[in-house]
Amino acid sequence: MADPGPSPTARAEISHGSVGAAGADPPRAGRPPIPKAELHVHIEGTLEAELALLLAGRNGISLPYQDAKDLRRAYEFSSLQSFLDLYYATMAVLCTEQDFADLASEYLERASAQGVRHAEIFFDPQAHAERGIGLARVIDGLWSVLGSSEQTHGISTALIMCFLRERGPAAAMASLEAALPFRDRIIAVGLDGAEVGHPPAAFSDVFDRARAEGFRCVAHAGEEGPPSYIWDSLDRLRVSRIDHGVRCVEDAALVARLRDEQTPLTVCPLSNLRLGVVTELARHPLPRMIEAGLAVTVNSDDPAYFGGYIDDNYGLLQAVLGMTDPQLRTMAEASFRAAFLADEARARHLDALAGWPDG
Ligand code: ES4
Ligand code: ZN
Repeated sequence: MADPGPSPTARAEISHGSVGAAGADPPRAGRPPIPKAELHVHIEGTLEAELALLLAGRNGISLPYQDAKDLRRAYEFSSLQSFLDLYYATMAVLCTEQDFADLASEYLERASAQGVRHAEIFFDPQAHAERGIGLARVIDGLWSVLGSSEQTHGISTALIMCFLRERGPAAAMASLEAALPFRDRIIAVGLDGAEVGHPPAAFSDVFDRARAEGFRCVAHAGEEGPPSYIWDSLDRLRVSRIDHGVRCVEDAALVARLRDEQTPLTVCPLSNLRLGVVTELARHPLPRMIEAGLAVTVNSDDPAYFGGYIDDNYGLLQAVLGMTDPQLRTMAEASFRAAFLADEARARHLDALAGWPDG
């Protein structure tokens, strides 16, 4: 890689004012980051501004920004859609296998510095296919790095292909069929993109087919969308995890169901803050979700755009919401329990977590 971008620890410069000093000041200095699994990260959302500009130059693509600082100034979002517009536009710099390999390498470097031991990584094949970038290029590029992540970074990895809900179920089915030759490198299917107005039930045939083909199933639901989207993701898509799910707190019967079934929720606090799902972190529903006995995990979503990686999210929960070490341990434990891991690997990760020193 010609340019590794900002160092994984130089996070202050990618923090915006609203995160405050907590993003720049490690609350647990002197201790290694808590061992954890990352279950909700979009690889295209790890594209840092420096790498985006480097790839734009390498591929002869013009981005309407002078430099990285200028690009980061555009990271002021008012909603999920306002973010998705920039996210899709910027990922247009990802063209070659090498680009996807570089993207994955930078993610692994940062994930390793943040205590990630296992990562299940989303990618958006439809957003690349529409630009003429086929699945082979995307997966071969990502896998050239992720296929050896355990040896190079001590992080096991798996890929989750997402369907863009705004493109509808027919396009999703076509994307699923195009992915069948690559099934050995894809563990699950997911559903992402613009949520409101695109309810999950329309995708039930796609998810039935994916399940029949041996894929696990997850879906973004209850980020901006109503609790009914979470119910339908459970009942119609039969997902084994809900991505985000924070709006479940508006529906007591749903909370009871999620608690009784211990359905994992992949919550992304900084994402919720930056996209206006919550007005401030201090009002985030996560403490209520934990109090209700839900299987909550903490994740980074699109960390290059939201001002922090996964351990920054953990750190903010401690700094802003006053979460305790035992609570962080419980969430890290939930991440390994919710991961699509073999029992032996899960047990090994839980042992490593048990050995994490008290602060
Ligand atoms: C996403 Cl935060 C979020 N929500 C839905 N879809 C997405 N794709 C990338 N980030
Ligand atoms: Zn997401």
